[in-house]
Amino acid sequence: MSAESLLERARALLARTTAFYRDVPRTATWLRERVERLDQPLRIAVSGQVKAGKSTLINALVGTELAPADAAERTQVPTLYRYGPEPKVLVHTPHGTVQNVPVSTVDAATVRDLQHWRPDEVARLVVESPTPGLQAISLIETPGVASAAVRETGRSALAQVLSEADAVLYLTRHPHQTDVQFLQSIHELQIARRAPINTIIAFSRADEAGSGAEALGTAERIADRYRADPTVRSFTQHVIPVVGLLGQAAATMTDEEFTALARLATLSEADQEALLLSTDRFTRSTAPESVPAGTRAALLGRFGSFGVERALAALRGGVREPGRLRTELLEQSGLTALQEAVHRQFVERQEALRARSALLGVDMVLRANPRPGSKQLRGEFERLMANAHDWDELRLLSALDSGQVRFPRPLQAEAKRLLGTAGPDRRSRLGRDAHSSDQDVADDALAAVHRWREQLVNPLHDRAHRDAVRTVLRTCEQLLVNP
Ligand SMILES: Nc1nc2c(ncn2[C@@H]2O[C@H](COP(=O)(O)OP(=O)(O)O)[C@@H](O)[C@H]2O)c(=O)[nH]1
Ligand SMILES: [Mg+2]
Repeated sequence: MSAESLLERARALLARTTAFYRDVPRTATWLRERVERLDQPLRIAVSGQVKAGKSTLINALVGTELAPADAAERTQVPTLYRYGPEPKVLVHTPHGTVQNVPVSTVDAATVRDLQHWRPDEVARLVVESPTPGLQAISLIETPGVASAAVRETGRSALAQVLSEADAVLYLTRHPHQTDVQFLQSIHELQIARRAPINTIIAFSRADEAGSGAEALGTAERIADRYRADPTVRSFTQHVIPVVGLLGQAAATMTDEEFTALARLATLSEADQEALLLSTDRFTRSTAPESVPAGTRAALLGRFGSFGVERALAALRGGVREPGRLRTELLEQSGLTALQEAVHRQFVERQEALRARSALLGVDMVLRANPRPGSKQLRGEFERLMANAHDWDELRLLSALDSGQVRFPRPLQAEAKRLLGTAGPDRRSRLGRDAHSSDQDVADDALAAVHRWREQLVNPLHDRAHRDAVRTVLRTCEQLLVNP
């Protein structure tokens, strides 16, 4: 019943499916890749319209500038950023061959050059970098939704990219119709309905939602409205405003940049305000000489005016050293909140997300290549999908996290623990450690069954809460019978 055992069952079915198709080279290769992927870092697709800020946010999340911002629409190809001991770039051609492009370093400029290859030469880029930011997760930048590239290759290509991801971080600048349609289309697969792909929506470039320091407040209010939208809620409980540009600058801030900002912050408040009145003034004014106009222009390009303003405010408020400023700006950019959501929603639940991906792989192959004998695999797939109480647990956890389902205090915490937030094993779920006796653990499980049975007849619960109680009760019953 733990997420782990679901993953093991999914892995076994994927392996059997791979063996079953071993005489069909393309399919077998495709499936083998999926088996290998189960032991690689989690893959998160970063998707959204052109210029939503995908590349910038990827850099902010990774903490290194790898993804070229402002790539021309025409040249967009799906690009996977993953950890590797040496810098390395692989070009996948549309014909299925892979070319290793020798590079000594990887940075945004290298990747930009490769993205200028003709679409018939490159179908997909894989960029490997030894950066620590890629050790736990890999990121896939998808071509812009509704971009020319996607219109040409069709939605199926995009669905394909998304099917290669274990979770989706979707960026939107404006809660916009196309976005909702797109999200709907990726939830159409049968497996997606039972186990929707885990999605976080980032309300990107949030500094542009309002002016000055209030921008984020405005963005937060818009995000609230978006969260309340029933269609959006059916995809995700997480809509997080972010200023990727500031996140990227903060995560990669140099000592020179810190020094320049600190110098600006020593000006009188009136002088700072005057300087910040317009970008023109900020970049062209002859004063202060301690921070030349060229340096100011570079700061503005990297941090944006919102970022410069927030940095100066923090420095005026007493921040004295670069590490502290970085933390403060990461917080203000919304990146810290986003990182936490990615961790809670994706990294901590990776076993279940991987199980889902493995099963999706099986489903796709069985649909595309039915042949004598594949019925039995299909049957096993259906049973895994239908019996997986884990899917219900996952959905309920999301609902508890987002506040869609809320129990009175002690029950709320207990429900989350029982559902596996403290760990998927029996003892963690029951709040016990390795030293507790088997008898104590069994007693706890029985007490939990009684407690949640009582909740089943609690007249104060509405239907959603009664359903939630049923899921938790089922978990308790399994904890009781599966030592
Ligand atoms: N003001 C502001 N601009 C941003 C932000 N994020 C990205 N941009 C700018 O928006 C443009 C498009 O960004 P990019 O990351 O290339 O978007 P992509 O096409 O979705 O990958 C670039 O000029 C970025 O500098 C942000 O948070 N705030
Ligand atoms: Mg981009």
